[in-house]
Amino acid sequence: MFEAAWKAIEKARNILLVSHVNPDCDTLGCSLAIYDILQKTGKNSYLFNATSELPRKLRFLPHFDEIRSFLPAKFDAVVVCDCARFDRTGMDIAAVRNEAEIINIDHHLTNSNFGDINLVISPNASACMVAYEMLKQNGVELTSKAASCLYAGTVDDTGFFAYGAMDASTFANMSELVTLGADPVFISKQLKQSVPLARFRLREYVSKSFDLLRNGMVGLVFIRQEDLKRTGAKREDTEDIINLVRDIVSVEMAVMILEEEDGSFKISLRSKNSLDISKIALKFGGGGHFGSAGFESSMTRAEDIAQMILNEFDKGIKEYGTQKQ
Ligand SMILES: [Mn+2]
Repeated sequence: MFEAAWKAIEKARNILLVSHVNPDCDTLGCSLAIYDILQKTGKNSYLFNATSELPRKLRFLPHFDEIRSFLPAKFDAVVVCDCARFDRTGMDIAAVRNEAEIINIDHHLTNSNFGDINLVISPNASACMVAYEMLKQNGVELTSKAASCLYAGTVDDTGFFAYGAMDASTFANMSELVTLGADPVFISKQLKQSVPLARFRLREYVSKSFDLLRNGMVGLVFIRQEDLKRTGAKREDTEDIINLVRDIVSVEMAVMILEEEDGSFKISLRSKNSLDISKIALKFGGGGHFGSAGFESSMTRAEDIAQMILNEFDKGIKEYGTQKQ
């Protein structure tokens, strides 16, 4: 698969590199690293993300300013990074399929294998690690810019090696990326010591307003549009809010219900030990990883969504527990 994926990229002339909507560091790191490498090959490559406002925090990533929110006239290969389902790209799969070969590079447990070529390695620390393995196994030379992208995506997706599917090979790969020029201190500063005041205010609000249910095992956070307005926070500032609640010692499952501008909801789930949260997300049309997953809902009341999730939690380990990998 590593070879097939790279061959498909190599044989294309116009390559579209796609990251998921409301991008994180893993999806951008993966697409930007491959973009950087393709720059040297003389091929036409193009970075696309359907989100109009990209997270400011990730501006430090090389080629960030080259990401566009509109599609080029033609492309014959689409590389989709870190997307469990194709609709995460914000593109229409039927339209794309006629035009181009789809190469799916991902690490989500719930990936639907939507690609013509599916390089889906799960469990795995990050999509960036999957991309790195692909490049390495095909003997591709990495620049320090590409190494920085892959390093950043991996530290971010693993919470700086605190969770996710890591093994010794992850650390060996990270060591190689540092040798190639990734700067761990610089990247840490960009990702961690860069909290806008509004995000800090939002954290303050959440730490006062969250609920603890089920003997402290469930932590629940509601964020409404008015909470964002009041604190001045943007949608991207909600990204790591759920971790505040997950980190409470008694909490086994953390839930964040975020009201979107259009009145629909985005639900984020985290678990700590033996609950496979990706199965709950999948049940409601979403997806993710063992300890980190999410879905979207057009229900009208956030409280009803919370109740629906609590019902699943109550089915508990019997239905959703598996041996953690
Ligand atoms: Mn990821």
